[in-house]
Amino acid sequence: MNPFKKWPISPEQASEWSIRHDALFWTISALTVVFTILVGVLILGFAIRYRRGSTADRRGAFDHHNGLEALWSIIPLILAIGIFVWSTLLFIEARKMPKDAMEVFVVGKQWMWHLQHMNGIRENNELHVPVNTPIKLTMISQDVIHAMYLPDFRAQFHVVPGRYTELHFTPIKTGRFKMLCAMHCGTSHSEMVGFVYVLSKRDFASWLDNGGNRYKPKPITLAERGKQVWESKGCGGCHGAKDTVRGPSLVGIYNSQRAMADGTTVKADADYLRWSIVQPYRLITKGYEPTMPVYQGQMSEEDVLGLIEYIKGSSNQSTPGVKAPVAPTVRVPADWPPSAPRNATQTANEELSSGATQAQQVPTKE
Ligand code: HEC
Ligand SMILES: [Cu+2]
Repeated sequence: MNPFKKWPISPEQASEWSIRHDALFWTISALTVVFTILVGVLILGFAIRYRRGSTADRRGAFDHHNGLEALWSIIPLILAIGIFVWSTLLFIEARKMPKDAMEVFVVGKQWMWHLQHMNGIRENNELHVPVNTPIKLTMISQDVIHAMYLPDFRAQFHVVPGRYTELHFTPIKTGRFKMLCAMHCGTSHSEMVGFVYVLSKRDFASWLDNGGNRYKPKPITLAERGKQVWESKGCGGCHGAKDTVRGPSLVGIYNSQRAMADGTTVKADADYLRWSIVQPYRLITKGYEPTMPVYQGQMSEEDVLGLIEYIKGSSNQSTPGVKAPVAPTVRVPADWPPSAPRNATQTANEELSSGATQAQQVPTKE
């Protein structure tokens, strides 16, 4: 029930509650408009008709009418009581927290929102939630009074220091919705903004699986990883599309026969490529000196695997490093195999960066 759907003068209706909220809101607005027009037109009409000097018929004028008095007292009274009951019921519903809700903890601080899921995932100025699931926010402020305001869900409540407050909403559509502070809380109050991301249940499950951390790189293919290493180590400086004095071309060398400086011939399989990268002095390509840097200890085995995959894919490219190679079918996450447990500094840094600029401007006690 939003007569202005086409013209967005009111926020989206992203929760079931927002539809009922708007029904009340537009009813009150309509009544206001109707009575304003009714009274206004009557005043104007009578003022014109009975203006001084007009010839209007003034016979039978009366200065009191019980029926009329009753009418314009009782009708507005009924309307007002109706609206009172209606809004009270809605208010009770808004403040009654659902028992089966997914709980998220919120800390408001000058000037950012810090959110913590029950499973330990933390977010700053962003909240990821599944669609069609009641969400309950338990909120507290670290400094002054803030107010969590989710206009698209028609949800708002104060976030107060020293006391937990609650807010709930049930998103009914996926998408990105604003998260605002509705209490003037200081200089950068207007920057205390974030987003609620409503995901399908499946997307949310995989978001959880990925640790919910958008700072963790997305899984990339081995060859993509190889390309990154290729670029960061500057392999392309010596290995181009054609053999040069600086180094032989690696285009299409995978599984080809390579002539070595000692007169032997070697098949350029994965093992050969690996040794050529980590200990290039072991097998010197014919016509070259052992000038290639030794990469042993300079890169991980996954980096080497990636490079080999990247060089393999280069057979139908002009030069490795220029274009993305053909994507191989095997996908491995970027941090495979699982790396060492994260230390406190790493986590803190990620938190800082995720807090955007506000967190850096304002050192907090946390
Ligand atoms: C300073 C120049 C230089 C850089 C940088 C360099 N290489 Fe080399 N590379 C060479 C030279 C010269 C050879 C040939 C001599 C040899 O076999 O060691 C070579 C040989 C190779 C071979 C064997 C090629 C063949 O002819 O069979 C591979 C594979 C290789 N490099 C990969 C890499 C990768 C991957 C990197 C980046 C991590 C890299 N190189 C960086 C100079 C370089
Ligand atoms: Cu605020």
